[in-house]
This record gives sequence, C-alpha cells and structure tokens, in this order.
Amino acid sequence: MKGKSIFSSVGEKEVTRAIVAEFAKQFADYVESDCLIVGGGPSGLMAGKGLSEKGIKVLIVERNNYLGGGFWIGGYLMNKITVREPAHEVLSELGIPFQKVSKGLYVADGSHACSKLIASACDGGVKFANMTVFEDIVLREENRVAGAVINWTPVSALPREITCVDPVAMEAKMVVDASGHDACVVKKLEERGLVKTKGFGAMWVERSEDLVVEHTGEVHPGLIVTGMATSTTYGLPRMGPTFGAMLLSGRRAAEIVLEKLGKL
Ligand code: 48H
Repeated sequence: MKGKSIFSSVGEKEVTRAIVAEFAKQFADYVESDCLIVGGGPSGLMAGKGLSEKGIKVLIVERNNYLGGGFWIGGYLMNKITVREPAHEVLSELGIPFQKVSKGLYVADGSHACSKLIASACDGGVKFANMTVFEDIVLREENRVAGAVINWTPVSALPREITCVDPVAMEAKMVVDASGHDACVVKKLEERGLVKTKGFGAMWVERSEDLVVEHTGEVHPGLIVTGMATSTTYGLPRMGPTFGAMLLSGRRAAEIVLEKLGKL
C-alpha cells in the first residue's frame, strides 16, 4: 500500500541499544582471549584465520576503521598484488582469482584478494577491535607478555592535554605482533630493554621472503612476530609489493601459537 513502510517498525532507541549491547557483550568476552593479534594486515589476518579455524579465541586489534593493511594495493598506488610461488596456493585456497605472469610469479586484484582474506578470517570466527590502537604491553612474571593495553584511535590521536583518557588492558595467553613496518609491540619491549630491533633492511626480493617466514616466531616469551614486523625486528631485507611471505608468515605464526597453546 502506498505510504506504508516495507521495513519493520523499529526506532532509534532500539537501534542504539542493539549496537551498545552487542558491542559490550563481545568486548567483555574478549577482554580475555587465547590470542590477541595487533594489526589486521595480510599477516595478521592469515594468523587469525589459521587460529580461529582451530577453535582458538582470537581478537585482532586494528588502529584503522578498515582491515587489510597494505593488501588492498600493490606498489605505487596500483591495485594489483603479486605473489611468488608457492604462495599462489594460498590464493587458490581463499578462492581468489589470479593469473600466472611468468614462471613462479602470479598477480591478483588487490580488492578481491583483500576482501576474500578478511572474509575468511571472519568466517573462521576472528573478532575485531577496529579504530583501536595498541599502546602498550601487559607483562607478568619473568616479563612474559600477557596482553595488550589499548585505546580508541581517535582518543590516542588527540593531544594529551585535552584527552586525559586512560587506556584499558586486554589479557591474552599469546600476543602476535602483526603491525607491519612499525613492529609496535616488539618496540614496546625494546623501550624496556628486553629486546633489540634492527630495522628492516634494503630491498632484495629473492632473499627477503624466505627469511621472513624462517624468522617468524617467538621473539620474547608470550610474543610472536609475523609479517613485515619480522623484517623490522631482525633487520631482514624488504620485498616491496609482493605478499607471499606475509601470507605464509601469518600461517606459520598460527602454527607456532597453536604449538605454544599445546593445541598441535
Ligand atoms: C593497532 C596497528 C598499530 C597499532 C600498526 O602493514 P601491514 O599490511 O602489515 P603486514 O606485515 O601484514 O604486511 C606488510 C605488507 O602490507 C607490506 O607493507 C609489505 C609486504 N611491504 C614490503 C616493503 O618492502 O615495504 O598491516 C599492519 C596493520 C595495519 O593495518 C596497521 O594499521 C596496523 O597493523 N597497526 N594497529 N595498533 N599500534 N600499528
């Protein structure tokens, strides 16, 4: 009938209550998780996907509104991503269409690749705290990493003198630093004299990717490093806009966390 709404009769207060209640429920639940991952780029999403598919309770903390990090675009603002063999197998597994360009080199649409990876992490059961920035670590006996201190990105982006808002802490059995070039979790340990980072090295595609996957692992009790954060931590060469190592490093990080949690 003309003038009659096709939508259910729900008003503003119900909409607001639904958001607040669901957000609060999930947040309270994930104040304690099996694994907290800092950074929702390709390595963090792969780690989260691998863990959640094994029934592990995973929270990814991401400072941006959007997930995916650098995986939406390749290099130089061009939205095609490349991977080198054998990482194209991950593209197949995720259902991402790709083309072979030359022996051992594959190309895919950044948008398609990134959205499929995000969806697979969501399907696995990963929960996200986006617009949320990692500020500090939680340390326990013998300086074991046991969680993360977080704040709203908009709060942390404002000058301290007008935002005296303390952060909150989230506990986790394991923490993964998937924050990319920043390696912001590892750097917090460095500030306290517990580790020493080297900064990522110069470009050398052929060496870089194996080294990242090989160095993915526990950098300090309770803390696993993955993706580009691994290069920053250990001074490994960078690889530019090719993402195979990010995918395989994230997968490796998930295996290591499973091992540490006694689930392998
Ligand atoms: C919350 C944070 C914080 C914080 C950062 O940069 P990413 O895509 O990282 P990787 O390692 O998964 O992938 C790296 C790849 O994208 C890349 O840049 C390559 C391959 N470069 C090679 C080269 O030669 O340079 O994602 C990291 C994510 C981002 O979404 C950040 O917003 C987020 O972490 N993040 N989230 N709190 N303090 N810092």
